[in-house]
Amino acid sequence: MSVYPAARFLTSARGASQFVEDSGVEVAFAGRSNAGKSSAINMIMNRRNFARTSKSPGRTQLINFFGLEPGRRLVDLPGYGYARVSRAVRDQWRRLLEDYFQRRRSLVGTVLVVDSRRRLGELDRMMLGWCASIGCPVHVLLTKADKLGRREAAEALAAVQQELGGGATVQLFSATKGTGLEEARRRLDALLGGEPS
Ligand SMILES: Nc1nc2c(ncn2[C@@H]2O[C@H](COP(=O)(O)OP(=O)(O)O)[C@@H](O)[C@H]2O)c(=O)[nH]1
Ligand SMILES: [Mg+2]
Repeated sequence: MSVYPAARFLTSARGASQFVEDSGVEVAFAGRSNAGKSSAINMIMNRRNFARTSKSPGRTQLINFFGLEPGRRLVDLPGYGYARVSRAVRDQWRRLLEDYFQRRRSLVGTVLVVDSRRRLGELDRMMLGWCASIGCPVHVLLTKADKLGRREAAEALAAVQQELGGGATVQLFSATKGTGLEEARRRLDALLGGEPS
């Protein structure tokens, strides 16, 4: 199990011209604002503040690139679905994400972070659609599982599993309790071991 001790921030991109060189492999983390994406990244990377955890969701409209080791990257995509952003910001978000998914040859997998209490939403489904259209494997982290009882958590997992069919893998996760941490690290490593398209 690797926690990438040499991991470091590379750059923030507002548009495709600012993306880091498209070589090697990278795994993108996507999800609704406030789903727990930054907390999950920090936990998986074993860093307290690798990806910034924010109490004001929707502020970051940038793609953040992190180097894990030579030729391997983690990409923190801007969160979506924050109600109080303007139409213009949403359109900008969509263009940035479409640009990323359409042109990124080094993208070998996506980790979709979903609040286990909310399950999949419309924009999660759009994200799954983009990934499917380019043949990019997806692993779904159902976060904040600590906020559900054991039975509710099992129900959420079964429901999302059923909706995804064989199209993606899915697991329960909690950044506060550490639930599912080993499995999440294994999945990330497995995705990063994949071949670039
Ligand atoms: N109870 C609980 N709270 C969490 C968990 N993950 C994140 N949070 C909280 O949810 C809020 C949003 O988390 P953050 O990681 O910033 O979400 P992001 O917007 O998706 O990056 C913060 O207040 C976190 O402390 C979790 O697994 N369990
Ligand atoms: Mg965040």
